[in-house]
Amino acid sequence: DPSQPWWKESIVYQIYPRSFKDSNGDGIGDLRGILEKLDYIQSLGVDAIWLNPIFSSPNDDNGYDISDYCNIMDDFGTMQDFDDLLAAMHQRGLRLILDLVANHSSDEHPWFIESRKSRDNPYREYYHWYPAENGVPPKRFSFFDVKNDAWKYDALTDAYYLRYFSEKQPDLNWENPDLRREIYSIMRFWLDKGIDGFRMDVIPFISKDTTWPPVQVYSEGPSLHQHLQEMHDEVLQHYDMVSIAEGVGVTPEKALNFVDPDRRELNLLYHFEGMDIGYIPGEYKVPDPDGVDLLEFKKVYTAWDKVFEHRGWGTIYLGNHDQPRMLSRWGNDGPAFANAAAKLLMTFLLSHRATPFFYAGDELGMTNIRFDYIDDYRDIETINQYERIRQEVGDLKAFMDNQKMTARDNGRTPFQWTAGPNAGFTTGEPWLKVNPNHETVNAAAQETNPDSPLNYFRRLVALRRQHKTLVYGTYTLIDPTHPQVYAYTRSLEQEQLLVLLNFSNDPADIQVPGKDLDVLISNLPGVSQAASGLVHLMPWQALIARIH
Ligand code: ISL
Ligand code: CA
Repeated sequence: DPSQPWWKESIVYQIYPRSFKDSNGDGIGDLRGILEKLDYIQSLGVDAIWLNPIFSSPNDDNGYDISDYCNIMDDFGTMQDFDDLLAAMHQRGLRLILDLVANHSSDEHPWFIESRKSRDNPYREYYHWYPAENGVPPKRFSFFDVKNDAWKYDALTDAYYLRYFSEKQPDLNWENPDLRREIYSIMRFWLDKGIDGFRMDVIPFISKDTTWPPVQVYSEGPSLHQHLQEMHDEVLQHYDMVSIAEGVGVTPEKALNFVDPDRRELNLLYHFEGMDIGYIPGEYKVPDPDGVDLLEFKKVYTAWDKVFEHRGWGTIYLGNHDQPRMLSRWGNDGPAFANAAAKLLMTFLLSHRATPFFYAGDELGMTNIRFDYIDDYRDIETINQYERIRQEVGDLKAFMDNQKMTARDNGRTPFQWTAGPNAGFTTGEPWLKVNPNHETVNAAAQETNPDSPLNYFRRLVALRRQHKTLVYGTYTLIDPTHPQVYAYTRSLEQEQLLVLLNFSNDPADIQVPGKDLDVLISNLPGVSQAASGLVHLMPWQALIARIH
């Protein structure tokens, strides 16, 4: 639909560059590796690629700690490699979205090196400093600190600096207009090269009340929306691009504050509510022994559809580089059901009224790796939490068990290209272990099998392209309390489509509107509908049918 912005009809393929393809045998994925695999990416039918940060970084948090925003990380290649990649992508009609990490920089960024030197350094106000003579700063929590403390004491100037993530990720001071101007010029640098958008890391955190009141929620500080409007005026409105808020902590009630077009801020918000399902409320990433509550799952995604019913536009995802693999978390990765469940989750993602963000490897049904030893982990979050629990003499065994289900490294293992050594990812030693199941789960094997998850994904992408109802159609949940099946219709003009997803290990029956289902796609052969209208589904069966 040419009257609509391109990003509403796009499918975004997320690549974690470190883990996608290593072109030079150092064990780390890189830009040349992505370039080598553009044929594969194009064959999926996706429209855009979102790359996690590719900028110069000491890699305390795998590139989310940037020391030079206008250069390429050595591990990933050179600016020439970047220019080649962007040109090759555009030649194929693929758009490129980069990650803007502007809430914090690396402590090795020249701004911070200056800032910490003296209290009257010109860069002092680029960060948040709390002079020690004022006492201990008001308590704030950090995601990655061993002590969970967001204030780090720096003896050189006898002051604390704020960092919500690791101590090598000091928070930038957005209340300082000079800092904001620097960020805008970085954004223009990449946009002028021709990139097609930014995913904005923890953007709801950028504004801070610098009187540091005791608050539970650190997001949506007092000047946040003023800053975003300024960014829109200064930068965003001048480019044909998409701007995506990583919406940590943003509730459905607040979502339109970011993406209502009248407010002239951002285009899309990537919400987090779904990511809490299946974890014990109030605890940090502790899986609920009862597993995922499907009714809750339906409620959350239905509520988020409603948010954008009249204004704005949604996004949908079930996995990314911060989450375990979607198949292990929301599906069933055991041999009996893995293929069906992987296809079911794809069907869910590509049949919503929202822009899908599809995480590389999920088209193969990659699974959690479930490390037994702390030494196998590379992620600062897991390593620092382990250290904290060790120091507190907590339950390390329980922690390690939970990590098998929750750790970010589960979603970061190298992409499984082949059944060969290191899954064809590298000729060297991979930076993070390759999942041993690559002997059966890999792109090469799936390529030649018409029934593979990979080939199902391609058919599904084509179907979404053919049926604009899957993009724009009204979403209506059916049978909200059915304990096994997530069912909904999508309707647009004359067309009505029915989506049935059996999220369970058992067969299920469901009453649906309409007779004579005209099945457009299904992950399992055979769909039977009784004269009564009742449809019988196999375990993990998914289908999209036209109804009359
Ligand atoms: O992944 C999380 C915890 O495991 C989230 O709470 C995460 O910290 C939050 O979503 C912000 O994530 C983003 O910023 C982080 C970075 O580590 C993540 O990879 C990134 O997606 C700090 O830059
Ligand atoms: Ca490499």
